[in-house]
Amino acid sequence: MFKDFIDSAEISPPVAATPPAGAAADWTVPQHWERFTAEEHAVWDLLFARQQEMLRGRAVRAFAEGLDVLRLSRPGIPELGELNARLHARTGWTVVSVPGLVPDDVFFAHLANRRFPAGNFIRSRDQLDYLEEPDVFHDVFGHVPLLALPAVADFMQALGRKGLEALDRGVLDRLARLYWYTVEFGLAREDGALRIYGAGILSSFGESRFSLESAMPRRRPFDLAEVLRTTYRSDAFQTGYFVIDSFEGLLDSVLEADLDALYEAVAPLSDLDPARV
Ligand code: HBI
Ligand code: FE
Repeated sequence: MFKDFIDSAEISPPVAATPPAGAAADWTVPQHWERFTAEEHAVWDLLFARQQEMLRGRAVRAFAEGLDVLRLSRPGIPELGELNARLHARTGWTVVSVPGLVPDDVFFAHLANRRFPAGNFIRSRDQLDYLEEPDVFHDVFGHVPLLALPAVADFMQALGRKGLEALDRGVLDRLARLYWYTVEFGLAREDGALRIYGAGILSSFGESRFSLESAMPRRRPFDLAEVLRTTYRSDAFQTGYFVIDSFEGLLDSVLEADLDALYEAVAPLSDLDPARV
């Protein structure tokens, strides 16, 4: 569900119910920044430089501003102590390290508490465009800059709460679609131009261009009920995207919605194909 790129086979890593050895009950682990190798830091720097260039004029304006929270005193993979001091001062969010994918309830509980779980590993140089699981580049470069924006910070926390509620009600697949088509693969209209805000695109060299410039994918105005009905695939570029007008509007639409009523209303309706014409 987290591959940034096309032509990689779908792999769903089994998720253990109990945290692995060395992890806390909430699945967090110490970052141990000093244990990353020079090569791992170099991969971060390479990805950062390449993606920063690619996103100029493609990402929403707030992304470039938020990237400042990642400009730390040392190059390489961000040291979370220093990063968190900056991020927390902006919006009260922190980033915590986790070994990899964590169970849904653990993931949403972190979001509900304004903590973003980041994989404590980085892809290798010969797999720059291939991810099986979200690594520190996807999680920190893709997600963290916009968490410095109050409306996105609040939206992510709201998704954490709604995620826990959806789990209780057995409708996580619906909430996951909302997460997917906003936080991961969302587009926004800014001053009439299409821009990227979804972390899955922001951290993907190929999809950055594809999502905006390809004639292939369908781009629809964001509509909550429609999103809840729309399937997605995680092993290729998206065939459809949803476009928001503003983060405040997105936040309000989710805060003001009666999600339980919406889940019921869409339950009998067919799923929608994101590429439908
Ligand atoms: N774990 N580390 C990590 N990162 C995620 O993005 C994540 C997860 N566990 C569950 C999960 N996402 C999904 O269920 C949501 O994206 C819907
Ligand atoms: Fe992500």
